[in-house]
Amino acid sequence: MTKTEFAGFIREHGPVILDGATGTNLMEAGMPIGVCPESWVLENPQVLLDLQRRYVEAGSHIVYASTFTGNRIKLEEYGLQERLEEINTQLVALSRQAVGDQALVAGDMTMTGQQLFPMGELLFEELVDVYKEQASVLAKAGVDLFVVETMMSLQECRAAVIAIREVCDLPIMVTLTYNEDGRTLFGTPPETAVVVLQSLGVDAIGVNCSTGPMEMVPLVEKMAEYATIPLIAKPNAGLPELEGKKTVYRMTPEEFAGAGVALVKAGAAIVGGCCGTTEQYIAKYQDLIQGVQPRVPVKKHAHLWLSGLELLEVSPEINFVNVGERCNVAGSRKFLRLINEKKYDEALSIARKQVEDGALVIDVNMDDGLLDAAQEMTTFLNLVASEPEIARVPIMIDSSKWEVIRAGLKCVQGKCIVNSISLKEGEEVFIAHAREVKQLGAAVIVMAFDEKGQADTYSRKIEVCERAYRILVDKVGFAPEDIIFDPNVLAVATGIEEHNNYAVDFIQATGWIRKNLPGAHVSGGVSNLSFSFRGNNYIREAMHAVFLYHAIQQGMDMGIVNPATSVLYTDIPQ
Ligand code: THG
Repeated sequence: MTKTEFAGFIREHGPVILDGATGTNLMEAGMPIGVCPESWVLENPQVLLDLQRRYVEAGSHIVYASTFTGNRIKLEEYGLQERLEEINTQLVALSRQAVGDQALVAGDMTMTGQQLFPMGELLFEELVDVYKEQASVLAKAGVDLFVVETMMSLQECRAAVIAIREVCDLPIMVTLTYNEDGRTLFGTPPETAVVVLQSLGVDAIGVNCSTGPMEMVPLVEKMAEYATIPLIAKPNAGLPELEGKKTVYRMTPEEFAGAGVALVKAGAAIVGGCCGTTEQYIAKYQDLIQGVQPRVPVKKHAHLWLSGLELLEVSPEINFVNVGERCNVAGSRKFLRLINEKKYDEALSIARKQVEDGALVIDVNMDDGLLDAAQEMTTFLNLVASEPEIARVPIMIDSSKWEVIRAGLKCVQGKCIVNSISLKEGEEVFIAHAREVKQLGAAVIVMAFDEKGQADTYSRKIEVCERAYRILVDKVGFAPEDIIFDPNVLAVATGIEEHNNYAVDFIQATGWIRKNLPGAHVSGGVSNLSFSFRGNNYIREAMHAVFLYHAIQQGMDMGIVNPATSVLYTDIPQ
């Protein structure tokens, strides 16, 4: 099934019904605790065949192949890694046998149970390889689509999605599991998950397992505010309760399906059941949710949505996003010294201070000839990730070296900004970089730079930005709202006459971009403007304040600045 066919399928059948629980039903059927479910199913195929047939009879449009923990790391726990290909292939065949052409079969994948570096030992690339191995077997075995489910870490979701896309073009659904506080175990709120995963190009996203269906309603509502793709709700049969050593789910099928109506109204276009549900629950769904209309998503237009742990929406109402400039080895002697001396705790406190001073995003740059920039980027961003007060804001990965940007993108959970790409090395490299940014689900700064060099006048700036915009939107399929132009803030009053109009050129180009390149944003490195006044901070800050006063009026909505600045435009003497 193609992604387009999947979207059509959801529209046609909406609300689409998934299957109910697998695991709790296998246990009811006698699967002992502690065995590998995949191999138990293969030894007892009739149990799964019957279960999935009952789900289809009860109205399921999609069933999940019983390949949940069929990845190498999980299978190794049972010494079954050698049988990975055979196990996954046979399980897909079994589901196909059960449902024929009456339902779609989803290749089911989940967490490996091992934590990613730096919390654990597993490297991002290794995890991508683990998922790739399972995904390629599932694709070859003929699944119609993929589901990555019961996830807690967005970074692991990212690895799975990248892996699946490297082996095929099948649709991908992703569901995360939430605690009662409305976050995943890793602290991700629902809106951040939506923003990050839809930027990665998944086809549906939602919630599974977690608590009970009513507890899921606010999560789905929150997701619906930011979703541009269908939402999924696959809850348990009520809040799990402990009865002695046994977990029980007390909701009746009627209560469950009633809650399903609320989930559909909240915005779920795809519903199913998780732990504790059976075909009776799914059958009640079919009775109750036919014809129920999902709530229309509040937002019709996508905005630039960024995230750290928390979401940052750059909507037209938001006036200006200030990006902290100080975690830059080329822009702060102190930061350079701390990184050189490996005083990471102090380096982190520079990031923390910027957030305290009001930075909404943090720029990180490790480009120094004497540093291993990719290594330093990885180290620093991993440290940032473990500091909730810093990690709540999005990261801007600043480097002129592509491998540094790539290294950075792999350690950030949220949706970041790549700083930057440009036409400097021609269209081919530009397109390749843009594709990779899109694939990794980030927004991007495009510098006004082309084969001829840096655009320094108004006409050159708009010429280069317009060309870049057309390529990104028409050829790469980049979302316009994820494009941030930087028309080059260059130093003025350097003593060279041609430099004197640079600020005005930037400001006018900003106005033109905002009028003529719909959706795109404008940013700039504001402190560049005053390089000729180094040492005189009051003059510098006054220049920045005046510059921003005019540039913001023309639509500059982001800027790399020193967030600790204290000079206000209105305080500057005439
Ligand atoms: N566009 C984009 N990215 C950028 C820039 C840009 N990244 C880097 C730079 N330009 C923006 N960042 C800074 C950071 C610091 C300074 C200027 C720009 C700065 N630092 C003091 C100085 O050099 O005098 C350092 C003082 C100190 O050592 O503490 O001015 O344009 N997309």
